[in-house]
Amino acid sequence: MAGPLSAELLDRMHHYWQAANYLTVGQIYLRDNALLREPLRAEHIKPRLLGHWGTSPGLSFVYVHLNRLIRKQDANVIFLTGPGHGGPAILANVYLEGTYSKVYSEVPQDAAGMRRLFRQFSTPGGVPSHVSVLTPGSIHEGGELGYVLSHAFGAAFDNPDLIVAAVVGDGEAETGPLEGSWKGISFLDPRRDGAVLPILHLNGYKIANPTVLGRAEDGEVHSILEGHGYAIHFVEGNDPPMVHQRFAATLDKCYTDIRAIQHGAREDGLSGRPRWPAIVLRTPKGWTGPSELGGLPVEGTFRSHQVPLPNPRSDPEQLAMLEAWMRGYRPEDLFDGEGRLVPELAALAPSGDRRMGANPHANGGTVLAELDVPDFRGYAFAVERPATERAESTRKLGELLRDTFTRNAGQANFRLFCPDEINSNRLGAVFEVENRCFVGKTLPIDDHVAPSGRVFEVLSEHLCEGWLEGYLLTGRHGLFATYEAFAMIPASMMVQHAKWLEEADKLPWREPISSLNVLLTSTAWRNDHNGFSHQGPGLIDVMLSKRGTVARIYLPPDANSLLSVADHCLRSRDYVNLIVIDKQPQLQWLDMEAAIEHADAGAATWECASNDGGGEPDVVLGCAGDIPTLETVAAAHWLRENAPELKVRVVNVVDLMTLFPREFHPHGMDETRFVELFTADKPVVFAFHGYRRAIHEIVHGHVDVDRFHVRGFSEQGTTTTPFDMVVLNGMSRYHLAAEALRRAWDASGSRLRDRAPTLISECEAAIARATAYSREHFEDPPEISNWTWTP
Ligand SMILES: Cc1ncc(C[n+]2csc(CCOP(=O)(O)OP(=O)(O)O)c2C)c(N)n1
Ligand SMILES: [Mg+2]
Repeated sequence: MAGPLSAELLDRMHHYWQAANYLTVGQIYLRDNALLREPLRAEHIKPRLLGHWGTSPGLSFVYVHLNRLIRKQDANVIFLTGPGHGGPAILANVYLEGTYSKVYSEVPQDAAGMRRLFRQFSTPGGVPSHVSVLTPGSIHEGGELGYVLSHAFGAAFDNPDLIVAAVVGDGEAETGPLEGSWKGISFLDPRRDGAVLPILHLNGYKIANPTVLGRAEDGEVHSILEGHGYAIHFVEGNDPPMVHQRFAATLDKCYTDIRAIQHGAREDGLSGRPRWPAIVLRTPKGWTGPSELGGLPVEGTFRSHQVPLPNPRSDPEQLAMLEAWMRGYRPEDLFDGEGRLVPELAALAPSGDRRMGANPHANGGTVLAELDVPDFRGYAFAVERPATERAESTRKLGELLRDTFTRNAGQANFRLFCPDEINSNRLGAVFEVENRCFVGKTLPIDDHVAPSGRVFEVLSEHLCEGWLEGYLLTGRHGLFATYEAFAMIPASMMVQHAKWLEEADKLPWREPISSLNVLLTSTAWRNDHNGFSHQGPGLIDVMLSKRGTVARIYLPPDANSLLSVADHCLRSRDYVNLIVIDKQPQLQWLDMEAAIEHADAGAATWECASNDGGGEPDVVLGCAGDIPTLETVAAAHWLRENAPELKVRVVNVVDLMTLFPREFHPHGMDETRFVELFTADKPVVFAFHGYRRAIHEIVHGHVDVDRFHVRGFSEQGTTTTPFDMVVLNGMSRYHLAAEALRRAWDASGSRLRDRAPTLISECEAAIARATAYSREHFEDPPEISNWTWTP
């Protein structure tokens, strides 16, 4: 069939594809006899067959064709594999192009190397079956399906030259995050961003079922994607020469169209959202594999998803089928006597950094330019005396972010992602210098909306997260600001990203990347007009389970500590940093110098709120989080006035991980420090921003932790006043004071012993009074809402 490929080139490309398929099958099945130099015997087969064949030939097909495009156009392309379970295909291709052996010299491009490539796959001590962090050229593991397009757009942002080819599985296309991510083109500015080329791979099946789009008529698939704004190119068939020609022609056309869109926008300006090309590739699942087994079709069906011949070790017929299948690729024509890809095929791979496995954008740390963060001290909130003035702490952060945008405008490597809550979260200062990105129709009433904006307000936490991850993995910097409760939507994505970082940490060739910074605001404690649905501090618990090499959780209590923490996070590498702070006006505790010292320490005694005179207290009031800090200090104040003989120490925690025993987290504290803060044996009443069990889990292993009595968010909420919220959750200042009295009344001499029951009753009465007041007046009593520290 006619097409852009000469017969000779088509033949070579087909053989290159065969080589990739051969290596894919070899990885899944063989422990020995890699080049089939002898007849295949049962002992050559791995005892446990783990991997996915079905998606692999399609992935390799696309890879081989992208190689041609890259060579022809000197194009700058990275490859993102949505169905990341096709790991053996990508490993095969990066091996064939030479990048694998360059990174892993123990797997050279020869017979011994091929044997090693096969033996390491999905075996103990070897490499995982997915396109994981270990795979050169990968920024997307594709283990948890659904994120390939959001990662692809994140990678393309601010990379004007880059084309991100993203294969989307038709099963993957059924996921919510993937369905939402087609919208990426409404945020992609062709003047400054690169391009994403989605390749929807309709192989018809997922694991055991047909797929929705696989069974849909072309017209319907066309309408869906066209409706999303793409120009659709179908390539379909199962006859390799024909599909080669059509796919090559289609890729050429897509490339030309991409460059025309970019050229037009860059020369003549942008007029509306361009219609970017997308490819729909309909080829059989398990293409070129065994056509049937036991009378049931395999190729082109879900039966090819994983290991199409499950028992070649025990079933001689399957062994013969496997051998025929592998020999069908004609390994003796593909690899020379040394086991090297023959030169005429090797010449089809791009060279140097143009190889998709070697593209520096896929090892983001190598192209990372430092973020120019302004001196955060310049945004300090002046605190003359602690706890006397209120301010919206996140506003200060907004100012820091504003100037971060300005300072990095030249290097275009900073972006802010948020599900349309920038103003709500008091970060609106960024709009003094930046716009919200939107590539589409804008109206005069729109507020700071422009295609060139670097603030992304898309109402999808999945997209915010995925775009930021893609942006970071390709060597840039950013922040995701979100309502705390809805951070649980992409929690699983953050877990996957954390896993990526956990593993990347072990690889010397993966350069460190900027941390994933997540600001959790509009928190559980202050959701005045939203209520229970908007209250959920669960992401803290999620991140606590991640390795200490990666997970960080900060609960700055005020503006200056927030600035100090944010500065640290923006400059850090390879972490997932959660920063938790509310946006509402809140009492300011620390001047800038004190805040820096406090944030650096992670946890410290607040002497001004304590009355133990630096000696041994009767009770420790610990706190982590802004509202818990307020209630704790107010409790200490109440006790000071009403039970002055009780010696109280207030300990505030900014860096939650400092509470861990040192062996569990690098920020953890040793016993000396722990006892310094919390004493060896005195009761600790701890007010925590999140769920109580987290504190118990963290301090476990320290001395005598049964004395920790934790109050926190106990899943009580509604639309009510701020104080009623802490009352509902048993964490009000009066609850804390009463708890302190209950735990320590016998420690401080008989006077308090006699009065404690009365004082506890007073606390209960104060709670009842405040509750009654808010029921009657719909607001908190002034002595609570206007409370400040009075010496
Ligand atoms: C979010 C998520 N849910 C479920 C799975 C389990 N799973 C692995 S592969 C697969 C089928 C994928 O089908 P498709 O995207 O069509 O890929 P392909 O056909 O190319 O193998 C499923 C359900 C997963 N990996 N991720
Ligand atoms: Mg499929």
